[in-house]
Amino acid sequence: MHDPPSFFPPKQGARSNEVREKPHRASESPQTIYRAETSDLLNTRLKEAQEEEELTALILHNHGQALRKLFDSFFGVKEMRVVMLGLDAAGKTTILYKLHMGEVLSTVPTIGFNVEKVQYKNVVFTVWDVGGQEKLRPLWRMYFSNTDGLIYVVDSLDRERIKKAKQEFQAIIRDPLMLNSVILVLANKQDLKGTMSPMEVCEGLGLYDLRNRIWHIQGTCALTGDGLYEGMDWLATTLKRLQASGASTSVAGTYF
Ligand SMILES: Nc1nc2c(ncn2[C@@H]2O[C@H](COP(=O)(O)OP(=O)(O)O)[C@@H](O)[C@H]2O)c(=O)[nH]1
Ligand SMILES: [Mg+2]
Repeated sequence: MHDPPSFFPPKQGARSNEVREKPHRASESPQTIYRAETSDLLNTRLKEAQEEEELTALILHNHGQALRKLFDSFFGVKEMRVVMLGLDAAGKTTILYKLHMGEVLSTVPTIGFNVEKVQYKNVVFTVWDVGGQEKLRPLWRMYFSNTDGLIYVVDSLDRERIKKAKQEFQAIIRDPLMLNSVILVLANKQDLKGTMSPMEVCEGLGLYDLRNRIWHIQGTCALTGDGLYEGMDWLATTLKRLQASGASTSVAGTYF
């Protein structure tokens, strides 16, 4: 008895000592051949898709591991405070989770704005949306005190609100409690078509006009984590270098 003609590779372990004859395609009807070739193609595509998915999972895993290593090795032992700010929908929460620092605690204090906080060893990240009610602004200062680094996230697709993003950004960096903090700007959503380039975001925020400030801009895609490692690497290295040189990166202050 011969097996029915099959276009699929034999299952592993099945009759491995048996030499399978190639099906005689010439004797098959054109429909059968077409169906079989379609199956071949489908199998190949499925395999490719699976490999791609596995690769993506591996990359994301490595991103997480790499970031963790970075936090371990760069930030040292002194407590570091980083605030991550930006207009709503810029991608801050997505980034916070992508950093794989641990459990994100979200609180809506009675003062009225939502604050997300995550701590990994000696590094504390505090995150909230800016651009809301004006009267909340003085309350932010509670979190500005002792801040070493500011990460300002911009939705690079949102050309309409770049002026608003600039206005908020300028107000934050001019706050007396933020005068010494280093500034990392993330031009996020670079994966989308029609986004502003990091350079355009730079112009939009007025970064070129800053004097006596240490800043860096990085294009990112928070969904995949692209650019996050590079941005955090810059922040960690810069803070470490400044602290080694004895420069102060934060200003302690009263809250109100
Ligand atoms: N395409 C794209 N979407 C993003 C990116 N980052 C965030 N988003 C999406 O933008 C929306 C707002 O993100 P979220 O993290 O909640 O913004 P937040 O308000 O700043 O915390 C969500 O739907 C995210 O999935 C990105 O880099 N690319
Ligand atoms: Mg958010």
